[in-house]
Amino acid sequence: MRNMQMSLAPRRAVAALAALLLAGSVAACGNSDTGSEGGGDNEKIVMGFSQVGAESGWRTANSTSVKEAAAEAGIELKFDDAQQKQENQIKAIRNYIQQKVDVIAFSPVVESGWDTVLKEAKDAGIPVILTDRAVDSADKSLYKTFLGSDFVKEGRLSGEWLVENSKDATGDVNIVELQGTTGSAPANDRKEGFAAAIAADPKLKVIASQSGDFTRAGGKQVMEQFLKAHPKIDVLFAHNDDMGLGALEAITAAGKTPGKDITIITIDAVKDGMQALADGKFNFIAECSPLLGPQLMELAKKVHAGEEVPARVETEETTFTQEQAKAALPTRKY
Ligand code: GYE
Repeated sequence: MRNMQMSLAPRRAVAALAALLLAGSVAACGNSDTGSEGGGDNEKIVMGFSQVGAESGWRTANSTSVKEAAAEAGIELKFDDAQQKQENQIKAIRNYIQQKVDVIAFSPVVESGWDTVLKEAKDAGIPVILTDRAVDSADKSLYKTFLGSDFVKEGRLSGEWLVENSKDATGDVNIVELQGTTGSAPANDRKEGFAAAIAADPKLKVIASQSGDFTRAGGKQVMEQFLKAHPKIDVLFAHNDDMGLGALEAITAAGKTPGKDITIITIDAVKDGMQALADGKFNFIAECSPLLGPQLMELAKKVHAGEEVPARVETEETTFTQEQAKAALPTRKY
Protein backbone atom coordinates (compact mmCIF):
# COMPACT_ATOMS: atom_id res chain seq x y z
CA MET A 1 0.00 0.00 0.00
CA ARG A 2 1.19 3.44 -0.80
CA ASN A 3 1.12 6.39 1.49
CA MET A 4 -2.33 7.82 0.87
CA GLN A 5 -2.05 10.55 3.46
CA MET A 6 0.31 12.64 1.39
CA SER A 7 -1.41 15.82 0.35
CA LEU A 8 -1.90 16.65 -3.31
CA ALA A 9 0.37 19.70 -3.47
CA PRO A 10 3.67 17.98 -2.53
CA ARG A 11 2.75 15.03 -4.72
CA ARG A 12 2.25 17.30 -7.69
CA ALA A 13 5.55 19.03 -6.97
CA VAL A 14 7.32 15.68 -6.85
CA ALA A 15 5.63 14.58 -10.07
CA ALA A 16 6.65 17.81 -11.78
CA LEU A 17 10.22 17.38 -10.60
CA ALA A 18 10.29 13.79 -11.79
CA ALA A 19 8.98 14.89 -15.18
CA LEU A 20 11.71 17.51 -15.41
CA LEU A 21 14.40 15.03 -14.54
CA LEU A 22 13.02 12.51 -17.01
CA ALA A 23 12.93 15.10 -19.74
CA GLY A 24 16.60 15.95 -19.22
CA SER A 25 18.06 12.51 -18.71
CA VAL A 26 17.35 9.16 -17.14
CA ALA A 27 18.41 10.45 -13.75
CA ALA A 28 14.99 10.03 -12.14
CA CYS A 29 15.08 6.27 -12.56
CA GLY A 30 17.51 5.79 -9.72
CA ASN A 31 15.36 7.40 -7.09
CA SER A 32 12.77 4.77 -6.32
CA ASP A 33 11.60 6.42 -3.09
CA THR A 34 10.54 9.55 -4.88
CA GLY A 35 8.82 7.51 -7.56
CA SER A 36 6.69 5.46 -5.22
CA GLU A 37 5.78 8.19 -2.76
CA GLY A 38 4.88 10.51 -5.56
CA GLY A 39 2.21 8.17 -6.90
CA GLY A 40 4.57 7.10 -9.68
CA ASP A 41 3.97 4.14 -11.93
CA ASN A 42 6.53 1.71 -10.61
CA GLU A 43 4.20 0.26 -7.98
CA LYS A 44 1.04 -1.45 -9.23
CA ILE A 45 -2.31 -0.54 -7.74
CA VAL A 46 -3.92 -3.68 -6.32
CA MET A 47 -7.70 -3.91 -6.66
CA GLY A 48 -9.84 -6.48 -4.87
CA PHE A 49 -13.04 -7.01 -6.87
CA SER A 50 -16.03 -8.94 -5.59
CA GLN A 51 -18.35 -9.91 -8.42
CA VAL A 52 -22.01 -10.91 -7.88
CA GLY A 53 -21.75 -14.18 -9.80
CA ALA A 54 -22.12 -15.48 -13.33
CA GLU A 55 -25.91 -15.46 -13.48
CA SER A 56 -26.42 -13.80 -16.86
CA GLY A 57 -24.92 -12.78 -20.18
CA TRP A 58 -24.69 -9.27 -18.76
CA ARG A 59 -22.61 -10.49 -15.86
CA THR A 60 -20.22 -12.45 -18.08
CA ALA A 61 -19.66 -9.38 -20.26
CA ASN A 62 -19.17 -7.25 -17.15
CA SER A 63 -16.54 -9.60 -15.68
CA THR A 64 -14.67 -9.68 -18.98
CA SER A 65 -14.77 -5.89 -19.17
CA VAL A 66 -13.37 -5.53 -15.64
CA LYS A 67 -10.57 -8.06 -16.24
CA GLU A 68 -9.57 -6.59 -19.60
CA ALA A 69 -9.64 -3.02 -18.34
CA ALA A 70 -7.50 -3.90 -15.30
CA ALA A 71 -4.86 -5.49 -17.52
CA GLU A 72 -4.98 -2.50 -19.83
CA ALA A 73 -4.66 -0.02 -16.96
CA GLY A 74 -1.79 -1.93 -15.35
CA ILE A 75 -3.86 -2.63 -12.23
CA GLU A 76 -3.36 -5.93 -10.42
CA LEU A 77 -6.80 -7.48 -10.07
CA LYS A 78 -7.90 -9.93 -7.41
CA PHE A 79 -11.25 -11.28 -8.59
CA ASP A 80 -13.82 -13.24 -6.61
CA ASP A 81 -17.13 -14.70 -7.85
CA ALA A 82 -19.66 -14.70 -4.98
CA GLN A 83 -22.18 -16.99 -6.68
CA GLN A 84 -25.02 -14.59 -5.94
CA LYS A 85 -24.48 -14.84 -2.15
CA GLN A 86 -24.00 -11.82 0.05
CA GLU A 87 -22.10 -13.83 2.68
CA ASN A 88 -19.52 -14.76 0.04
CA GLN A 89 -19.10 -11.12 -0.91
CA ILE A 90 -18.59 -10.10 2.72
CA LYS A 91 -15.98 -12.86 3.09
CA ALA A 92 -14.17 -11.71 -0.05
CA ILE A 93 -14.16 -8.08 1.09
CA ARG A 94 -12.76 -9.09 4.50
CA ASN A 95 -10.02 -11.05 2.73
CA TYR A 96 -9.15 -8.02 0.63
CA ILE A 97 -8.96 -5.89 3.78
CA GLN A 98 -6.60 -8.43 5.35
CA GLN A 99 -4.46 -8.47 2.24
CA LYS A 100 -4.28 -4.68 2.41
CA VAL A 101 -5.27 -4.14 -1.20
CA ASP A 102 -5.20 -0.54 -2.43
CA VAL A 103 -8.82 -0.32 -3.60
CA ILE A 104 -11.88 -2.52 -3.14
CA ALA A 105 -14.54 -2.53 -5.83
CA PHE A 106 -17.69 -4.61 -5.71
CA SER A 107 -21.09 -5.10 -7.20
CA PRO A 108 -23.41 -5.68 -4.22
CA VAL A 109 -25.81 -8.54 -4.88
CA VAL A 110 -28.49 -6.94 -2.67
CA GLU A 111 -28.90 -3.37 -1.44
CA SER A 112 -28.93 -3.76 2.34
CA GLY A 113 -26.67 -5.20 5.02
CA TRP A 114 -23.32 -3.72 4.04
CA ASP A 115 -22.64 -1.14 6.76
CA THR A 116 -20.47 -3.31 9.02
CA VAL A 117 -18.07 -4.57 6.37
CA LEU A 118 -17.90 -1.18 4.66
CA LYS A 119 -16.99 0.37 8.01
CA GLU A 120 -14.22 -2.21 8.38
CA ALA A 121 -12.78 -1.18 5.02
CA LYS A 122 -13.04 2.48 5.92
CA ASP A 123 -11.29 1.93 9.26
CA ALA A 124 -8.51 0.10 7.41
CA GLY A 125 -8.11 3.13 5.14
CA ILE A 126 -9.08 1.23 1.99
CA PRO A 127 -11.30 3.16 -0.41
CA VAL A 128 -14.36 1.34 -1.77
CA ILE A 129 -15.96 1.84 -5.18
CA LEU A 130 -19.46 0.50 -5.83
CA THR A 131 -19.85 -0.75 -9.35
CA ASP A 132 -23.04 -1.71 -11.19
CA ARG A 133 -25.33 -1.99 -8.14
CA ALA A 134 -25.94 0.37 -5.23
CA VAL A 135 -26.23 -0.13 -1.46
CA ASP A 136 -28.83 1.54 0.78
CA SER A 137 -26.35 2.63 3.48
CA ALA A 138 -27.32 5.99 4.96
CA ASP A 139 -23.65 6.83 5.59
CA LYS A 140 -22.38 7.83 2.16
CA SER A 141 -18.83 8.21 3.48
CA LEU A 142 -18.56 4.40 3.53
CA TYR A 143 -17.78 4.41 -0.20
CA LYS A 144 -16.14 6.84 -2.60
CA THR A 145 -18.41 6.61 -5.59
CA PHE A 146 -21.04 4.53 -7.34
CA LEU A 147 -20.53 3.71 -11.01
CA GLY A 148 -23.50 2.20 -12.79
CA SER A 149 -26.79 2.55 -14.61
CA ASP A 150 -29.97 4.34 -13.67
CA PHE A 151 -32.18 1.29 -13.15
CA VAL A 152 -35.30 3.30 -12.38
CA LYS A 153 -34.92 4.97 -15.76
CA GLU A 154 -34.56 1.60 -17.51
CA GLY A 155 -37.84 0.47 -15.93
CA ARG A 156 -39.50 3.75 -16.81
CA LEU A 157 -38.38 3.61 -20.46
CA SER A 158 -39.74 0.05 -20.69
CA GLY A 159 -43.07 1.15 -19.24
CA GLU A 160 -43.29 4.22 -21.46
CA TRP A 161 -42.79 2.10 -24.56
CA LEU A 162 -45.64 -0.13 -23.43
CA VAL A 163 -47.96 2.81 -22.75
CA GLU A 164 -47.20 4.16 -26.22
CA ASN A 165 -47.73 0.78 -27.91
CA SER A 166 -50.93 -0.12 -26.04
CA LYS A 167 -52.84 2.95 -27.12
CA ASP A 168 -55.10 1.03 -29.46
CA ALA A 169 -55.71 -1.92 -27.16
CA THR A 170 -59.27 -2.37 -25.98
CA GLY A 171 -59.91 -3.84 -22.55
CA ASP A 172 -57.36 -4.79 -19.92
CA VAL A 173 -53.76 -5.47 -20.90
CA ASN A 174 -52.53 -8.21 -18.57
CA ILE A 175 -48.85 -7.97 -17.69
CA VAL A 176 -46.65 -10.52 -15.92
CA GLU A 177 -43.34 -9.41 -14.47
CA LEU A 178 -40.19 -11.46 -13.97
CA GLN A 179 -38.22 -9.68 -11.29
CA GLY A 180 -34.48 -9.85 -10.82
CA THR A 181 -32.79 -11.09 -7.65
CA THR A 182 -34.93 -10.24 -4.63
CA GLY A 183 -33.54 -7.24 -2.77
CA SER A 184 -31.13 -6.24 -5.54
CA ALA A 185 -30.98 -2.64 -6.72
CA PRO A 186 -31.87 -3.43 -10.35
CA ALA A 187 -34.91 -5.51 -9.30
CA ASN A 188 -36.19 -2.87 -6.88
CA ASP A 189 -35.56 0.04 -9.21
CA ARG A 190 -36.74 -1.48 -12.49
CA LYS A 191 -39.98 -2.57 -10.84
CA GLU A 192 -40.47 0.93 -9.45
CA GLY A 193 -39.72 2.72 -12.74
CA PHE A 194 -41.96 0.42 -14.76
CA ALA A 195 -44.87 0.71 -12.32
CA ALA A 196 -44.61 4.51 -12.31
CA ALA A 197 -44.70 4.65 -16.12
CA ILE A 198 -47.62 2.27 -16.69
CA ALA A 199 -49.68 4.09 -14.07
CA ALA A 200 -50.38 6.54 -16.90
CA ASP A 201 -52.82 4.03 -18.43
CA PRO A 202 -55.26 2.24 -16.10
CA LYS A 203 -55.88 -0.61 -18.54
CA LEU A 204 -52.26 -1.76 -18.06
CA LYS A 205 -52.39 -4.22 -15.17
CA VAL A 206 -49.57 -6.25 -13.58
CA ILE A 207 -51.41 -9.47 -12.73
CA ALA A 208 -48.38 -11.41 -11.43
CA SER A 209 -44.84 -10.48 -10.40
CA GLN A 210 -42.19 -12.86 -9.13
CA SER A 211 -38.40 -13.25 -9.00
CA GLY A 212 -36.60 -15.37 -11.57
CA ASP A 213 -33.26 -14.44 -9.99
CA PHE A 214 -31.90 -12.95 -13.25
CA THR A 215 -31.25 -16.45 -14.69
CA ARG A 216 -32.60 -18.27 -17.75
CA ALA A 217 -33.63 -21.26 -15.65
CA GLY A 218 -35.45 -18.97 -13.22
CA GLY A 219 -37.20 -17.13 -16.05
CA LYS A 220 -38.37 -20.37 -17.64
CA GLN A 221 -39.63 -21.88 -14.43
CA VAL A 222 -41.55 -18.84 -13.22
CA MET A 223 -43.02 -18.20 -16.67
CA GLU A 224 -44.33 -21.79 -16.72
CA GLN A 225 -46.14 -21.08 -13.47
CA PHE A 226 -47.51 -17.79 -14.79
CA LEU A 227 -48.82 -19.51 -17.92
CA LYS A 228 -50.53 -22.22 -15.89
CA ALA A 229 -52.15 -19.76 -13.48
CA HIS A 230 -53.22 -17.09 -15.97
CA PRO A 231 -55.04 -17.96 -19.20
CA LYS A 232 -54.75 -14.42 -20.60
CA ILE A 233 -51.23 -12.95 -20.55
CA ASP A 234 -50.66 -10.09 -22.99
CA VAL A 235 -47.27 -8.78 -21.92
CA LEU A 236 -44.14 -10.06 -20.22
CA PHE A 237 -41.83 -7.54 -18.60
CA ALA A 238 -38.58 -9.30 -17.65
CA HIS A 239 -35.94 -7.44 -15.63
CA ASN A 240 -33.21 -8.87 -17.85
CA ASP A 241 -32.69 -10.57 -21.21
CA ASP A 242 -31.74 -13.92 -19.73
CA MET A 243 -35.03 -14.37 -17.87
CA GLY A 244 -36.84 -13.31 -21.04
CA LEU A 245 -34.88 -15.90 -23.02
CA GLY A 246 -35.77 -18.60 -20.50
CA ALA A 247 -39.41 -17.52 -20.67
CA LEU A 248 -39.40 -17.93 -24.48
CA GLU A 249 -39.09 -21.68 -24.00
CA ALA A 250 -42.04 -21.77 -21.60
CA ILE A 251 -44.17 -19.65 -23.94
CA THR A 252 -43.41 -21.77 -26.99
CA ALA A 253 -44.04 -24.97 -25.03
CA ALA A 254 -47.44 -23.55 -24.05
CA GLY A 255 -48.27 -23.22 -27.76
CA LYS A 256 -48.03 -19.41 -27.88
CA THR A 257 -45.93 -17.25 -30.17
CA PRO A 258 -43.53 -14.96 -28.33
CA GLY A 259 -43.47 -11.41 -29.66
CA LYS A 260 -46.98 -11.86 -31.14
CA ASP A 261 -49.35 -13.54 -28.67
CA ILE A 262 -47.28 -12.16 -25.81
CA THR A 263 -45.42 -8.88 -26.13
CA ILE A 264 -42.01 -9.16 -24.48
CA ILE A 265 -40.05 -6.29 -22.96
CA THR A 266 -36.66 -6.89 -21.36
CA ILE A 267 -33.60 -5.01 -20.10
CA ASP A 268 -29.85 -5.36 -20.88
CA ALA A 269 -29.46 -5.75 -24.67
CA VAL A 270 -26.81 -8.49 -24.58
CA LYS A 271 -26.21 -10.34 -27.84
CA ASP A 272 -28.70 -13.18 -27.32
CA GLY A 273 -31.35 -10.70 -26.24
CA MET A 274 -30.69 -8.50 -29.27
CA GLN A 275 -30.89 -11.57 -31.51
CA ALA A 276 -34.28 -12.47 -30.04
CA LEU A 277 -35.40 -8.88 -30.62
CA ALA A 278 -34.15 -8.87 -34.21
CA ASP A 279 -35.91 -12.23 -34.76
CA GLY A 280 -39.22 -10.76 -33.61
CA LYS A 281 -39.44 -12.82 -30.40
CA PHE A 282 -38.84 -9.85 -28.12
CA ASN A 283 -40.50 -6.50 -28.78
CA PHE A 284 -38.40 -3.95 -26.91
CA ILE A 285 -35.19 -3.80 -24.86
CA ALA A 286 -33.94 -1.02 -22.60
CA GLU A 287 -30.16 -1.15 -22.69
CA CYS A 288 -28.01 -1.62 -19.61
CA SER A 289 -24.33 -1.50 -20.43
CA PRO A 290 -22.02 -4.03 -18.73
CA LEU A 291 -18.86 -2.40 -20.11
CA LEU A 292 -17.95 -0.67 -16.86
CA GLY A 293 -14.31 -1.80 -16.69
CA PRO A 294 -12.49 1.18 -18.22
CA GLN A 295 -14.41 3.76 -16.15
CA LEU A 296 -13.90 1.66 -13.02
CA MET A 297 -10.13 1.56 -13.49
CA GLU A 298 -10.01 5.29 -14.09
CA LEU A 299 -11.94 5.92 -10.90
CA ALA A 300 -9.69 3.51 -8.99
CA LYS A 301 -6.59 5.40 -10.06
CA LYS A 302 -8.10 8.72 -9.02
CA VAL A 303 -9.37 7.45 -5.69
CA HIS A 304 -6.00 5.86 -4.98
CA ALA A 305 -4.23 9.11 -5.76
CA GLY A 306 -6.49 10.88 -3.27
CA GLU A 307 -8.25 12.87 -5.99
CA GLU A 308 -11.88 13.90 -5.72
CA VAL A 309 -14.31 11.83 -7.76
CA PRO A 310 -18.03 12.45 -8.38
CA ALA A 311 -20.27 10.61 -5.91
CA ARG A 312 -22.26 9.13 -8.80
CA VAL A 313 -21.04 8.17 -12.27
CA GLU A 314 -23.84 7.15 -14.60
CA THR A 315 -23.56 4.84 -17.60
CA GLU A 316 -24.85 6.06 -20.96
CA GLU A 317 -27.59 3.92 -22.42
CA THR A 318 -30.23 3.71 -25.11
CA THR A 319 -33.24 1.57 -26.06
CA PHE A 320 -33.89 -0.81 -28.97
CA THR A 321 -36.91 -1.72 -31.09
CA GLN A 322 -36.84 -4.75 -33.41
CA GLU A 323 -35.66 -2.66 -36.37
CA GLN A 324 -32.99 -0.95 -34.30
CA ALA A 325 -31.75 -4.32 -33.02
CA LYS A 326 -31.35 -5.59 -36.59
CA ALA A 327 -29.24 -2.56 -37.41
CA ALA A 328 -27.13 -2.69 -34.25
CA LEU A 329 -26.46 -6.45 -34.04
CA PRO A 330 -23.60 -6.75 -36.54
CA THR A 331 -21.40 -4.36 -34.55
CA ARG A 332 -22.54 -5.36 -31.06
CA LYS A 333 -19.55 -6.25 -28.86
CA TYR A 334 -21.29 -8.40 -26.23
O1 GYE B 1 -29.28 -6.38 -15.69
C1 GYE B 1 -28.67 -8.59 -15.05
C2 GYE B 1 -27.61 -9.05 -14.14
O2 GYE B 1 -26.87 -5.63 -12.02
C3 GYE B 1 -27.34 -4.48 -14.01
O3 GYE B 1 -27.53 -8.06 -13.15
C4 GYE B 1 -27.03 -5.77 -13.39
C5 GYE B 1 -28.03 -6.86 -13.66
C6 GYE B 1 -28.29 -7.15 -15.12
O4 GYE B 1 -27.73 -10.32 -13.71
O5 GYE B 1 -28.65 -9.27 -16.26
